[in-house]
Amino acid sequence: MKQFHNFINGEFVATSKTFENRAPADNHVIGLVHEAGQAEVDAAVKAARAAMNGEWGKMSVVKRVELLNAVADEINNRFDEFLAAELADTGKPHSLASHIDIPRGAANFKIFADIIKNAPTESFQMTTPDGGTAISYGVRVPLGVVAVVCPWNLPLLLMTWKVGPALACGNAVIVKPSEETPATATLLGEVMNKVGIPKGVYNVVHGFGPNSAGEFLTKHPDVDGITFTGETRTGEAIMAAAAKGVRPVSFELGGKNAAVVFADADFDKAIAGVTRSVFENCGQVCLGTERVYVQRPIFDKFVKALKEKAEALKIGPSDMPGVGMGPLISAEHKEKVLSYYQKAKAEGANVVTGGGTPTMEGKYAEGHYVQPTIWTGLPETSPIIREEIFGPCCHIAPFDTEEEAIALANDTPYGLATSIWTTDISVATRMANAIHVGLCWINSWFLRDLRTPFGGSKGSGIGREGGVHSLEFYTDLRNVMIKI
Ligand code: NAD
Ligand code: 6OD
Repeated sequence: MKQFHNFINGEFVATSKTFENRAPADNHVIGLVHEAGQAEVDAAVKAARAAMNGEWGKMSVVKRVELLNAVADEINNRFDEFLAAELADTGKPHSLASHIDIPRGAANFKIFADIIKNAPTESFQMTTPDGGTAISYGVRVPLGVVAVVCPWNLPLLLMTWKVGPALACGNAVIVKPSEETPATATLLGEVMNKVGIPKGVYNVVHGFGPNSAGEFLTKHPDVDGITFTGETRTGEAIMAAAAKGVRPVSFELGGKNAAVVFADADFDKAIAGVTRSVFENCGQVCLGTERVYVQRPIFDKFVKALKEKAEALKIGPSDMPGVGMGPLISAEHKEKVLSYYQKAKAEGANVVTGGGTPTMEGKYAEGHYVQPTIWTGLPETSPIIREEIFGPCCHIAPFDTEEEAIALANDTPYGLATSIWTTDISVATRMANAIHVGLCWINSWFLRDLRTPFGGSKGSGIGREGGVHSLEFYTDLRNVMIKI
């Protein structure tokens, strides 16, 4: 049976307490995960601190950059292993993980290696009261020991999106992967050893949240900062833990994102884009669309076309030829999504398509598959329209004016992302200014330039990462003033 060990101080560490890692595609047991207790978390934090006080803390930026590029190259050398691990853990289509998840796992090290090489700091010259001169300059120093708490939906991509900049800035990390997807974070430990990242710089502790590795790590007094991606409710718990010791947090949280489609949009492109933003990764993308607002003249045509796209999606495991949608991550998450499917019916939604589970053959009958689902006809107060479901589903409602579309899109406690579909650039840019989100896509969705700020407003997060913005969290900016 495959074992997923903790990775502490450059070594794989077993514990006496294990839990099963199951494949969402068919629910088979992939292996056993060794849950870290307080002792393992303490050891990981101690190792990270020792790394900061040792060779890693003294290493030149040039050498760090060289090592980070080597990490990226080694992920690419072992691409197929990372891909197989991610596919087993998530069940997502092969085409998706091979084009997005794993390449981004490598790119997240390269981009921050480039950025840290070229990041300037400010300097000022001033006249002092005695007529002399003083010069101030900024120095970026690492934040220190950073806890990285990760979700399951894009495991390697989202973990390296934090670990890449953290290491580029000279920090040491302790990663707590999701209990659902332990594999790629563990595999990355082998890569770190292979390329010569010093011991203790990259650590992995496995387990759950409350009363497990997640809580032990985020409450640990020797952790200097916490970067977290996950549910807004979990963010609240972690923020409370971080308050003790006034530790900084960087949060990428949930969303209830709106797509707004104007009547003048390129119809086929809008349909293709919204199909992706609703159903990609089985709707388990924080940036995904769960609310679609369509201008009235094209409403019926749009609903019909999206229904056809949803019904054409081939549902199945990663390696099924032509598969368009895999399973949800777990039985528990399937239960949650199906509870919303039932609630929508109970609330009187018009079920345009889906609303249940597909019939799967053989062993895949044990997988966590649900149907892509579209509703219309619910009031904006419905929980279907207000709460993040994180499944392959959306509600579509009509609107008449730009002002109405802005009000609808903004009527949510979340503020992560939106996508606007129109051929009128004036409308598009007015919408981009008016919708309260961290990320606005125009005639596109999930198009990424890693140099740009990424994050959410309102209940969707705190702070921005990406490009030089990541340096704001992963370094402390110190001012040095010299009296000449
Ligand atoms: P989650 O919040 O349930 O879990 C995320 C991580 O937090 C896991 O590793 C979990 O073990 C840990 N955790 C849970 N409770 C904890 C606690 N009390 N203390 C410390 N750690 C704790 O999220 P999830 O279900 O894994 O992921 C899905 C969620 O993530 C969705 O809400 C989605 O929108 C969000 N997400 C946001 C972004 C973004 O960029 N904004 C990206 C991906 C996912
Ligand atoms: O592309 C990224 O950097 C990123 N953080 C994506 C988040 C996707 C959420 O599910």
